[in-house]
Amino acid sequence: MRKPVIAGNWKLFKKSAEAQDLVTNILPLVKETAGVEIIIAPVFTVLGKVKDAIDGTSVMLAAQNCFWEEEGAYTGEVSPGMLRDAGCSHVIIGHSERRQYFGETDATVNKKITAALSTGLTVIFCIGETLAERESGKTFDILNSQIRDGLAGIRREDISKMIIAYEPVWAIGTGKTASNEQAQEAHSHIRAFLAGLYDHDAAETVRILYGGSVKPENIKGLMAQRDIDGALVGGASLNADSFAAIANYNE
Ligand code: G2H
Repeated sequence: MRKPVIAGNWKLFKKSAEAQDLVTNILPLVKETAGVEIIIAPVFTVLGKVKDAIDGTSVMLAAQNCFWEEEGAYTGEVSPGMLRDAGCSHVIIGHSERRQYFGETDATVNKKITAALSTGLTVIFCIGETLAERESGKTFDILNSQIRDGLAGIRREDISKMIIAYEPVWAIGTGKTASNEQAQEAHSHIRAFLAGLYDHDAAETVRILYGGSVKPENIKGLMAQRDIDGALVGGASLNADSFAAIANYNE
């Protein structure tokens, strides 16, 4: 059984007072016994504040990015070990916004994943096709190359320390969600591809999250799909009621 995961990606929102408000409003609303892992990924500057707020609860902390070197003359970067030191258990790597605006490639994503895993962080590895790629029938080829190149050199035993987030770029922040069937088709393809790269048992243990305009209204249908193990939630994670409604989808 794969434990469901609901992760809130706050993107570039929430300064400290707002972050404090949001996390303290979320905590009483999310049921800690519901059998769902809950992760919050705020901006770097409020990691400490959110960490203090979630201390003693089962909610976990993620960063939205990291660098691949542990330390050195790399102005502006944050290393995986520093994220551990700040209280993170997870890190999001390869989000499409990082690929689109910050030049991240499958090769740099692979270096980041390798470095993050070596410090014990659980990686939330994002993949997904653009609208043009989907319309030209290339969705599966794109997913295959993102997975193959992003996971180059990653050993089978590390796969269980990874979560994959399938986020079709055309559904991100656009209000358009992939249909349950479109999402399930992609998730099932991803799992089969992982089984080919590793083996069936490894592929069956990996949690695959859906991301892209997840809302309280569509979470139940998505979670009913066999290969959808949770959600990476952007816009709807910025409001305590909507994030909690998503996290409590099975009530
Ligand atoms: C996809 C998602 C969170 P949103 O980027 O990673 O954001 O739910 O706003 O589409």
